[in-house]
Amino acid sequence: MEIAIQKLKKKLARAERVTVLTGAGISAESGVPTFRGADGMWKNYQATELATPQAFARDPELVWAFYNWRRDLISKVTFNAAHQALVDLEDQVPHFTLITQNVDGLHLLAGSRNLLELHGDLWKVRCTKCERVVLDRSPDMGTLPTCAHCGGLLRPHVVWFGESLDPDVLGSAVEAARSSEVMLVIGTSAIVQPAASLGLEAKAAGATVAEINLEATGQSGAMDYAIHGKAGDIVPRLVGEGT
Ligand code: BV8
Ligand code: ZN
Repeated sequence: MEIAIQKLKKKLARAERVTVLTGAGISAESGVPTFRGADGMWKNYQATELATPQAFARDPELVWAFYNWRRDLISKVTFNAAHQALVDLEDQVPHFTLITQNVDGLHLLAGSRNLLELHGDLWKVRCTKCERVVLDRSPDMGTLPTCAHCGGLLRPHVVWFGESLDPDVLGSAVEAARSSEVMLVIGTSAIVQPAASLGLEAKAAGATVAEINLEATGQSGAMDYAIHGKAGDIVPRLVGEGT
């Protein structure tokens, strides 16, 4: 692993265009449960069962209880060394794009600037009637929050399974992946589409692609570098911090 880190660190130091894709694993060391790990459960539900329009239509109070639980939990944590290292990398690289699957807002909190939130933002809510989107940082939005403007039922402004991503955000993410010299894929099980295709897009367009993840994934074999360990340990070392 040491040699891979040193070689990748040198490539990053010389690169003009770097793209990074992150998943729940980069926030794990901040104390945010991942989606598919053992900690990915909430009560006796899988997060993936609740993050769907069908679940919300069937039982909006249950889905809001899930999102209020996540709001409360995430309101008490902060970004970690891996988030910080990506802010430092952005300062060093002429053309840097950070694409995240996470909705926890920790990259923004750490100070990342050129950020694409593929799956939306936990701290935004959208009215199911008038479609207004509002930033609301309350740790608890109440059992069935309603729109101040029209009284319609509010929903989290996130992309649920079975819902399409914002085409502009996705288009910018594909463009950034395809035009990168180096792409880092950090803390994702590379299962959820279309996010998981971005690393392979970069590779197909000629980029050097590296996976930094606690464990191997289905894409490890396609990577130029597959570095397995904690993001909080590895990413700062790639960016010239840490020993
Ligand atoms: C769509 C927001 C068009 C909500 C989320 C093609 C093939 C197969 C399926 C599909 C396909 N196209 C579409 C689908 C269906 C679906 C899909 O991909 N399903 C999967 C389950 C197979 N995709 C969609 O529905 C997408 N929509 O494509 O629209 C369409 C429309 C209709 C019909 C078809 C197509 C929308 C997907 C967006 C879903 N919303 N989040 C919310 O968060 O509340 S996704 C959710 O999963 C989170 O955003 C999360 O980030 C994301 C991905 O999970 P990961 O980030 O990878 O997290 P995970 O827990 O899985 O892994 C964490 C990793 O970190 C692990 O590997 C672990 O080892 C590692 N780790 C842990 N600790 C550390 C660490 N690594 C480093 N350091 C550590 N300390
Ligand atoms: Zn409304």
